[in-house]
Amino acid sequence: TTKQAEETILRRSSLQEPELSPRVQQRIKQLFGEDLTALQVVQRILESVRKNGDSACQHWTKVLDGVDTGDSFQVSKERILSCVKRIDSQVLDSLRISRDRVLHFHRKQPITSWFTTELGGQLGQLIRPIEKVGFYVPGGSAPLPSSVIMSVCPAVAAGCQTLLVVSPPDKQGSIADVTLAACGVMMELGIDLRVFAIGGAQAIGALAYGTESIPKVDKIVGPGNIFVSLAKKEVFGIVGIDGIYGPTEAVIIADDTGRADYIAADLLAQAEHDEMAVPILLTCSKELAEKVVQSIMQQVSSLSRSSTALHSLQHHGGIVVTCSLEECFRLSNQFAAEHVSLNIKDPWESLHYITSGGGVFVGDASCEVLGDYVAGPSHVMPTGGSARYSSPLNVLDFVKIISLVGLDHHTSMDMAKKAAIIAKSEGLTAHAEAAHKRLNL
Ligand code: HSO
Ligand code: ZN
Repeated sequence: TTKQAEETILRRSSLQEPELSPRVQQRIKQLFGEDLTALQVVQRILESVRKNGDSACQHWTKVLDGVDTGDSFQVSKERILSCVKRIDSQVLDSLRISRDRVLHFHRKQPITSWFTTELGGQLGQLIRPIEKVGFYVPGGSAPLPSSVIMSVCPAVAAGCQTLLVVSPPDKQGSIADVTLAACGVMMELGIDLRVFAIGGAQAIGALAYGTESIPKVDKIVGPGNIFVSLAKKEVFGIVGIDGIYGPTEAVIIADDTGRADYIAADLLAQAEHDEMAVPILLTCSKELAEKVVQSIMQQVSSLSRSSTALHSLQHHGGIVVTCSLEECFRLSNQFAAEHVSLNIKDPWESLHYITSGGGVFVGDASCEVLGDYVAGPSHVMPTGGSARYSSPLNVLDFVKIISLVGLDHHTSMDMAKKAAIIAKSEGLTAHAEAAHKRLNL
């Protein structure tokens, strides 16, 4: 596994369209009567949703999810409230605590309008929330109520008005109770949050173009499978998107002070997400590496998703033993993982070595799983190397900056001359004239 993890790091190419499994390829042929790439499938679905709205959404939900949704995709308020009532009280409590902490964290993010008189008059930037936002909450093999909280809280902190959650229906045609309960917990804040049981590319199309029953939004955020991600890429420009997310990743950097049982548990937690998950340990201690392997073997058999965890550890992750801690940091920065954990002596002293990563988890007390659920930052973080240029979901994703120009007369006259000169150099005489007119204010 050592060699392979190192290769994973070095061969990293971000956000590539993966090969579809033979099963999915066969299904595509069955549905469309020809071999199509995932992108072509997505383009066809989007086009039909754009043209035919709800009826196309119903059609694709029937064909792809095997569910008859009837007239409306919207989940009623009564159903959401009944899920809040029915859910285990400890789960409900924990979801509320998670919501409060994540909201608290994002309300601390300093984002304000600003003004200066230093350039003559009033110039500055106004911050305004994005009005309507769509949140994709994946269904898949496990319901993810935490993703509702982690996506919606930053938007609430930003002051967004209309929040639409979409999530694929299960075989009964609904969203899992616990996910709806998380939506209910967010609604307790008194926000306008609506929930629609629709997933896949059709959900992205519905949010991007609007249908009879699903309003068009200004921006779509949240992770999803390859079809959802490609659909988000396709509709970018019609709406905004936060980013494109791939399989989840964790890099743990450890020295000989690292605790093997903790590290093994953290790698396994990451690995159970998905066969494609990427759990990597970078360590300068061969001894620790060996202990971690042993500990993984001891712990894995008792897990409910042990075969998924083993698959991802064996095929997409692993352990790299380096010559030094510096080399661990170099590889980690190069990989730019979604999560970077520091299980080393004096981790705070080494923080300056970190130049990329979605989130840094400092020391034994701050394992990634706490970040997944309750720490404070959103667990929606950049993957696939995109942490080199992008950030975890945060308040900035839900606001826009409006530039403000309020020049005083003196500055206006002074600058009009310069503007006219540049305008003429561009051959734009109407521009030059408009500037000139200000000379006699
Ligand atoms: N580790 C995932 C988030 C998650 N974990 C949700 C459990 N539930 C991606 O950051
Ligand atoms: Zn997780």
